[in-house]
Amino acid sequence: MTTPKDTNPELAMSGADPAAAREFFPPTPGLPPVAPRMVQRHGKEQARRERAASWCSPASSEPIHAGTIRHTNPFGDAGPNPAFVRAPVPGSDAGPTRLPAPEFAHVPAASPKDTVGGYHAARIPIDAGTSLYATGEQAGPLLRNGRSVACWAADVPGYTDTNEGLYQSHPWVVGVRADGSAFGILADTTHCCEIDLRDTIVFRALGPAFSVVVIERDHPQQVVEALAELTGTIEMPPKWALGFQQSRWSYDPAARVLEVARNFREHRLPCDVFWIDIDYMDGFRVFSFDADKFPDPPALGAQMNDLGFRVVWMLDPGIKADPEYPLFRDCVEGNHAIRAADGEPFRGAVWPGLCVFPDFMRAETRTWWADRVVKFAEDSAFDGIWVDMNEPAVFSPGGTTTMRFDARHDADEDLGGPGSHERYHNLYGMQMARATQAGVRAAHPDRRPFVLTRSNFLGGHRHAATWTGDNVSDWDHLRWTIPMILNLGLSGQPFAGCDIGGFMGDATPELFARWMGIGAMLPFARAHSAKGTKDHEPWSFGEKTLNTSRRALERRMRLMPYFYTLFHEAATVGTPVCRPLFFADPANPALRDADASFLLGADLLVRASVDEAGSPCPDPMPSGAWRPFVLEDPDADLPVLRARAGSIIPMGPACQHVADGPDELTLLITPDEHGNATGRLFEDAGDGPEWTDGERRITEFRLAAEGSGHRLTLASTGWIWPADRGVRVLVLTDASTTPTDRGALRLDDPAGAILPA
Ligand code: NBV
Repeated sequence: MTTPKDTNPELAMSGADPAAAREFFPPTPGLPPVAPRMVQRHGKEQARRERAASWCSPASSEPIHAGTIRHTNPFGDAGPNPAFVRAPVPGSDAGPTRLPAPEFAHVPAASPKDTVGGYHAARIPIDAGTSLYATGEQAGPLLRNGRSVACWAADVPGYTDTNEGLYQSHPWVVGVRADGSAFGILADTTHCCEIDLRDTIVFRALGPAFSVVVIERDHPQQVVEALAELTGTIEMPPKWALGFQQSRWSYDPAARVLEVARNFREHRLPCDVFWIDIDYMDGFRVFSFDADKFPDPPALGAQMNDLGFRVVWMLDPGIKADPEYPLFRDCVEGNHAIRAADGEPFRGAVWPGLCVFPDFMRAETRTWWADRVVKFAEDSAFDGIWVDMNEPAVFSPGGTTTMRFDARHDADEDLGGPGSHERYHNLYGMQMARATQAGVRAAHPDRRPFVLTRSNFLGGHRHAATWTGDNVSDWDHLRWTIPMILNLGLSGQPFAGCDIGGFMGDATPELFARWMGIGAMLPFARAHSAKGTKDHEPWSFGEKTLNTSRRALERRMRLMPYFYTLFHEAATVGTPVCRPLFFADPANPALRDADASFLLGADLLVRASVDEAGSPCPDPMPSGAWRPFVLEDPDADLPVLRARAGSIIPMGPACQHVADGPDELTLLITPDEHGNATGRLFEDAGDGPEWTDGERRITEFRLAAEGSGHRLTLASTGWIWPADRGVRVLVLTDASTTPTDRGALRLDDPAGAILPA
């Protein structure tokens, strides 16, 4: 299936007639625009206006922490910003900053006919040789120098690297200087904002003046961790959410869900989660069920749970404007709906036809929604929730768009008080995720909430994981996958993945196999495909792709203890799970644009082949010894894995789902040139809120050369290390890519154990 160029692909795929949608959208002369054309305004007129504006330095620069500084805009302040987990409170120690203070300007509207109006800008000069990253979610290469991004959440099915912005908004840039030192710059605004990296760094944002927060550190990893001090970390996810996940728009009816799930088990394809897309609903009415297709959702949930699967159900924000639909009446009568400029509830078309949209900027509305989610937990027996279309997407004849700037949110004071959609648009997905997370938590207080959101804002990682939306089953989108996940991680969102195999269009067996290999190494690993495409389950592509898929998924399961430990690091310190290669050596310019490889944590390097020809990964290697290894039958469609010399990577058995199989621990030890290695393992119950307060174990392993042999010791905190726990040891050296099995050891003796020869 190809993306129609001049019609709305969503309407095309749903079988709806774009012309029919026109009745919802009579042209309204004189109304403010529904979407900015920030990037189009790069012309001479903008440059002239910026030259004419008087630029000035900040009113004050206040340290937040050592090396984290808030530069206050002399023209004013944009007000509260929920990106911050707490308001950045000025501290006392300015710390070093090599970046000059930003310059600010107000650029007034060129004429009264200029419907977008004036804007504010902040300009930060950078040194030659500085590489720029982050800026949230966009397709294309990792390195963002020379590009421009619009922070304006948009539904862009089949996007490419030329779209000005995608589903999420992160007004945040990471810079890495020639010497490897790094900085981060955050524009403190929720408004429609452009990040222009074509020359230096310029933020241009509609709405009031905005301040700028600058983080200065020695290493880019520290910059991302310092961002987490301001915007918080993810919550530790339930372990099952790190397993592989299978989705399709849509598996329906319920019997089809079970059939595909059983096939996964029959084919011995490890999988933890199944996803139920919108077709379970009755006429796309959110929180309802099509009684013919899904007559007994809790029974489906119980059968799936018995097979070892969790089930995640979709919710959309649009509530069908149907007087017979209690949720619609409730939403309108309870004053929960966003209003149009005339004060009436805003109506826009989405899947169910004309809809109203909850105003998630209100705590009362979030509670109202969360209560519906609690009720939905009884009705569906969900394990997690997926929130889609929450840019919010609104259909229009020319393509999917959103609400008009002048729709009204009755936002609470802590978010900034009542204001326009232009002000709150970028927060819509985040606040919907927040409300949904609250509902999921209330429904299952003894479990960790799992929510996936398509739209989000800087800081929204606190509420939900994310995926990169409607990609396409082609080699370009496979190639963009790794840089997209890396830049999301650098933007503070470590829990991210893509639609493995590609959403729109039909994958070929080669593309699918390669995508499974890469996708299985990403933090969030879910295969998903669109309505109207051919079957995209691993066995649909023939024996070879099935075998590659199984190996890819078994790899993930074997590495699960390592993944889980990395998630603990992300949840406590804010370190990305997938890290760009330059984290291993930030001063090496050759690593700055590595698009086909990445680090999983500090110890594992993943090198992928992302072109149709199957060419080897073109990226250079960081310095030091990184030893390639194979855990399974060699397979050219899988990325090459390399372990850092000096590391100990904890691994487990290749079970069918995370709660399956024995609790066997294997250590993949790659000694450095002195024969030493260290590694870490985080363990807890895998679910439940106790992971923060002692119901867990953190174990540090250490291998040290001793005489002609090696001694392995451990030190653990939290749960006592079980005396009878055997640990299998695999040792990886230069001699072979197959680690040697050095047998099982008991490590309960504080003196550790000598590795058998
Ligand atoms: O709910 C249907 C799809 C969903 O499968 C996809 O993952 C979302 O990104 N949804 C978008 C709505 C329509 C897509 C064209």
